[in-house]
Amino acid sequence: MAAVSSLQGIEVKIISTKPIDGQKTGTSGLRKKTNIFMGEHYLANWVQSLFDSLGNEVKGKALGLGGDGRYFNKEAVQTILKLAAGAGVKKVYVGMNAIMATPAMSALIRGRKLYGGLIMSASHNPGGPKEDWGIKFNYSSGEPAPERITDAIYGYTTKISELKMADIPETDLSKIGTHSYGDFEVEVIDPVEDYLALLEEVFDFGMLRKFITRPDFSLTFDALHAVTGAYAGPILVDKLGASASAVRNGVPLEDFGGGHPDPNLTYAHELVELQWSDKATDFGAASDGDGDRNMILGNAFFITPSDSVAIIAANAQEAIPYFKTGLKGVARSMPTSEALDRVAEKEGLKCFEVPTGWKFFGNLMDAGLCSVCGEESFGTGADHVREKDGLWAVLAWLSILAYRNKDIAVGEKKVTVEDIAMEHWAKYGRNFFSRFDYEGVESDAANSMVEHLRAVQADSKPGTKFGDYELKTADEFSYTDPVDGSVASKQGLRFIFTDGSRIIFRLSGTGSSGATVRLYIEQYSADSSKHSQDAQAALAEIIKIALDISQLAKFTGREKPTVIT
Ligand code: VG1
Ligand code: CO
Repeated sequence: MAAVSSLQGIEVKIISTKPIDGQKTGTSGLRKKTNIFMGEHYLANWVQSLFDSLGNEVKGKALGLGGDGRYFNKEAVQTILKLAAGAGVKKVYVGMNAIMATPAMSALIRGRKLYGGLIMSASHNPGGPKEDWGIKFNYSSGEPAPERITDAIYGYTTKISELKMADIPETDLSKIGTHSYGDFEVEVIDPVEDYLALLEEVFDFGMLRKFITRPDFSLTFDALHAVTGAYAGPILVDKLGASASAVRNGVPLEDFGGGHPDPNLTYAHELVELQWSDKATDFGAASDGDGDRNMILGNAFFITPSDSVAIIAANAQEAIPYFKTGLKGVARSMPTSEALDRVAEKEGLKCFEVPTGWKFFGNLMDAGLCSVCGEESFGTGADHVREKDGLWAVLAWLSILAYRNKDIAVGEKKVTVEDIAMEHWAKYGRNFFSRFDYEGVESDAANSMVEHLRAVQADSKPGTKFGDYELKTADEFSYTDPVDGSVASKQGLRFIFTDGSRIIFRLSGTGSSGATVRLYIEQYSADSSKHSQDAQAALAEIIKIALDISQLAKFTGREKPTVIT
């Protein structure tokens, strides 16, 4: 029988448990197969460890809770609420039907000055009983928990012995309203309201609406049956006047309709096929499971995320009211192309290079050093929140288009997504970029390849020739946070050449089993006669060199990547 204590006027059951191996968070929270999370105490152990690591600090405070709508979220909410009450949390704001996009959670925490928030999502990983589940914790300024917190949580998971579960009934999440259990409160809220209010402060909704409702402009937004389905209707259709048919796959489903909710050229193929067909719209966009990623397309034209952040940074001051006094600085993750650096250099902005994962941007933003940032992995965002923000990126692009077309009469030739990219490259040069993902590689094989690369890197002196490319430097990326001095090491192996080309290797930290090898390739060209070239063609030679240096095929047995971006 469980022992019972009392807190906030409710009974708390003390249930004994034992540590479970492998509850260490990766690039963004803890992700595992759903059936593992559904195993006895698996979720509860991690959540209890979170509360144990926060200790007295979280007592009497308020938290946010929601997720991307995937299978098991509704059950998980009830467990988390019981543990929150048992930890002495005073109040939890839960998104209706357990829905809350990641950037919306960040906005909620910041706007309502919450202590933090829990997001139930494995992001772009597929969902369902046989697929993935995940959970992440965001801290007081809305940022993903820094490593000092995730390390502390992990420490507690290795020694946990009891769960403190408040004896409260299941909360009805299908209706907005407040429920009190003793002094503990659960408020079910509209997951869109706070976020929409913030976006209305950031963007000129009047200008956007005028542009979106032009008879000679069309757009498609593909929510991939993931969380932005709950946001696209109220924001794009109701507020901004897009037609209802502009939103595709707009109903969030527990298994994302069987798809892979990852907005890239491979997994968002329905949208890609549309945009390369004779029914293409002027603008196409998609978002991922939890709404923090985005893909931007024109009519038969793809904007790489690395270019997207650079183009947004270059146009932000003119097109987006939030940035009217200019940018404080910009930042990108290490593997992201240096297109953003070119903008920063020309515009006199500071540009920071951080490890992969959004948690590294937060400190820069809190210190007022960075306004706009991005990752090559379809993540773009700004300091209005502390997460990457899919719909923000979509509205940023629509704002640029609206601004550039504001004096062009209906029926005349408009400035297109492609025009904006071509002009950008003519001004700043083009950083050709591609990422190869090798998913589901055996972990040992991937680790052996990394060991091999470390040896090659240590042996490669500046001046070494790889084909026509001359090595400038080879290293393993390590980052010292300029704000708090914390160090993140082993963040990817880099081979940087004298012409600015780069080859980067790293292993994914978001998979739920096996390993994913990521290879990032980049090459700069200032010559505008080459800018319309296909990226794969432009990069063919350096890709060969990368595969040769790493002996990837030999180690992994893979001749071809699973996904090419
Ligand atoms: C990937 C991306 C990284 C991103 C992370 C979380 O990590 O490469 O840029 O921040 O996913 O995004 P990794 O370790 O697998 O390369 V999300 O939308 O899954 O929260
Ligand atoms: Co995501």
